[in-house]
Amino acid sequence: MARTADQTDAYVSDEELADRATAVLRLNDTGTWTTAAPALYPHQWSWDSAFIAIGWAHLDPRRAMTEQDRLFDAQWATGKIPHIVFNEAVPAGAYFPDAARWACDLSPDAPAGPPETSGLCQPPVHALAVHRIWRYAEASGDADLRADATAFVRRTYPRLVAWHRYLATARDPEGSGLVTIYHPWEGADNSPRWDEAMARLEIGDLPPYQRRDTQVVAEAGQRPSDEDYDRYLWLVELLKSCRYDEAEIYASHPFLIKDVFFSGVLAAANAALLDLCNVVGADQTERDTIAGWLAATRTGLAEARDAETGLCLDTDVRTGRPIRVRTFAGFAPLLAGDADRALLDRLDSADFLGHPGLRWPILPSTSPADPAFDRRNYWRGPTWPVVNWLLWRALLAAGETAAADRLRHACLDQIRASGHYEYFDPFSGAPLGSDDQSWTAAVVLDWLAATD
Ligand code: 9WN
Repeated sequence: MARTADQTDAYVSDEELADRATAVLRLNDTGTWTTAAPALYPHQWSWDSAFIAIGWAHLDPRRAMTEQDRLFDAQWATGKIPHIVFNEAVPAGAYFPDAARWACDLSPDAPAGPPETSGLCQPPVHALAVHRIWRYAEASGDADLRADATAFVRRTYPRLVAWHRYLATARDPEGSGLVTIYHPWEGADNSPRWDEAMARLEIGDLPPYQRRDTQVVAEAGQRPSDEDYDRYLWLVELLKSCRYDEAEIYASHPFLIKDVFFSGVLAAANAALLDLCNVVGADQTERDTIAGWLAATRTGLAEARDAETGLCLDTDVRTGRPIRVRTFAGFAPLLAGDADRALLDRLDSADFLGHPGLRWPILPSTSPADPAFDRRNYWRGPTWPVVNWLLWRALLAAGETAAADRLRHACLDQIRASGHYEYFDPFSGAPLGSDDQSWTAAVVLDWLAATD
């Protein structure tokens, strides 16, 4: 939301910040679900929507429930939660690639629609959202709300199990405990983690297209390059040529990465799902299955630890090699509930939170000490509030309360000073990408509700 000149310099109180965050969610609300951002992202994005539900839980818990219902209604027969559920109310040209470019009707597993979906998926934050909605309702003392939340958990739980089963099977045929991604859009678009695998791609006959994102974000250097986009779109063509069939993709796709960040989120989500088992009275076999997924991911992440960088590293399935780049993903074991002193010290080191150039001690998407670091370019350096929310939550769970509080205050101060943007320059704190980004507002509401 555009700020007036006097707002720019004035200190924004917690109350005012909460009002502004609320206004962002209301601006982007379609009635039952929320666009990721007003101009740049006019559809429902999967992991955005989970964070957004966490934000709504503070304003209107029933509205938080409809947010996740709409997303899960678009679940594929395989259990996959699509990364985009399209907005029928906006013209196809409002975002590219649009539903027609995804052509998900090629797959017998895609929901019939409308609404139509994309063919990828994103980190599974959803069980965390469902768990928080449930907890808020429980704590509210409102019997009607508690009854609604119980009904919500009962209808959502089987969908969450199917989603996590998809990730533990189709996305991990090796049984490594780690999730394989098929495309950079499965989370951190132009992260340098993907550079080597993307550089290997040989682009074939790519149907013409026109980017829409660079018409919204004026400075090209804040977004992926045109060369990146050609590669993104080429991978989509390859997925379509497999009709989104998992086995076919696994056999032929050139971009298959064991993503430790995605896997760390899945571990956190499985821990939340185990808690939800108590709400629905799940049987022991199902509890054992979920506990098995969680244990396998923790083991897989432990095995992905690298002595040289002191971080957890992704692996390129096609080459079998670890991807040695210093990014936020290196802290995935923290998300999975496996904190150890060495990793916590690494987090505080000069490569990350202790870097002397940082405006605030907030985890950047790529370490400023890494050669790939680019302070204004998307996932190549800027700080992302939602990634820091996941880290904050993990620090709290690890009993690192002082570190968690420091991070929460730093993130709030960042947004207080610069607004509800998509990402921020870690050195200057300057706002980047989209304004009025819904998930930024959502985590602000959650941070403001927390206490030291
Ligand atoms: C592609 C919506 C999404 C986020 C992603 C972020 C960005 C899309 C884009 O925006 O990706 O899915 O067009 O760049 O990288 O994490 O979910 O906010």
